[in-house]
Amino acid sequence: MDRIQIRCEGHIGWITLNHPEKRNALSDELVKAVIDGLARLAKESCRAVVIRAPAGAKVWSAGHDVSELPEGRRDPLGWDDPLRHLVRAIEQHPSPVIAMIEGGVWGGACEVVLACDLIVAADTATFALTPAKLGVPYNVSGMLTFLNAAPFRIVKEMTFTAEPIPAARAERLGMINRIVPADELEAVTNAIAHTIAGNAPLAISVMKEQLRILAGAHPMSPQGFERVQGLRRVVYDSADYREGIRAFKEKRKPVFEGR
Ligand code: YXS
Repeated sequence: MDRIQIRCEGHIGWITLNHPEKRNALSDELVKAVIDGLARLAKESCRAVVIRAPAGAKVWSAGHDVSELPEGRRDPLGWDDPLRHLVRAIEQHPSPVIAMIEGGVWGGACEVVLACDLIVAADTATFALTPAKLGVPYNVSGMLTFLNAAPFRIVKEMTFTAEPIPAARAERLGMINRIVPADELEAVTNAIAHTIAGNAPLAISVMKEQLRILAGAHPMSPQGFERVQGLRRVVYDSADYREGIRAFKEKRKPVFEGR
């Protein structure tokens, strides 16, 4: 069963996440399909790529596949985690990647969406950062994705509460580019993609890469990085982390004890 649908029409590539049984959870299998799809669309000289869920989706993506997270003693979001590969593939894709959002975007999927170049959302869409709900120590580059997408205090609110925010608020905050009625979402996204595709692809590609490099240009001392990694290890080695993952699998609310 293909975990994505993919097509290229008039220099525009379309990738549709297609694993509704698991609410498009970002499993290794689905992530690999999206990354391969991006590479194929680059070869077909697509000048813009839209990543979407099927029309009418209540969940765009439920985030990292929790069943594939380690149950402790290993960094759950290390360099080689599928989610990290997907975020980098989007950021390094040679043409703009547009997230077309309908439904809820959860956890690591929120980072994937925020790593896209533009975000067009239906007015019913919601966005939730969920590490605190599971007890996951999010990784440094992921936190930078959030900080590049939303005001500092909003990142704190979203990460500390793990509560979804509605598209209207996300747009007011500048986190997303456009909010439209669900029945206009595809047409508006398509029009934006065609406008981009009608401009100079080389210039756009270079400006995208310049912005990626500049957005990532945040000095962090080796000691600072090592301190963060040490603190993250305490979290992913904690009983709370194990409890968060176990509670999800047992479909119950976790009981965190701060140890
Ligand atoms: O019980 P079955 O086998 O039918 O499977 C259920 C769910 O277990 C499964 N599923 C997932 N499987 C793995 N990873 C997931 N993230 C995930 N989410 C869902 O899909 C089947 C249908 O789920 P169900 O019955 O809950 O669907 P629903 O329509 O009632 O509710 C949809 C959601 C999205 C509201 C609900 O599934 C949900 O709250 N999912 C978890 C959202 C979340 O907390 N995601 C964060 C994942 S961890 C992550 O992204 C990062 C590590 S972090 O947390 O650090 O950001």
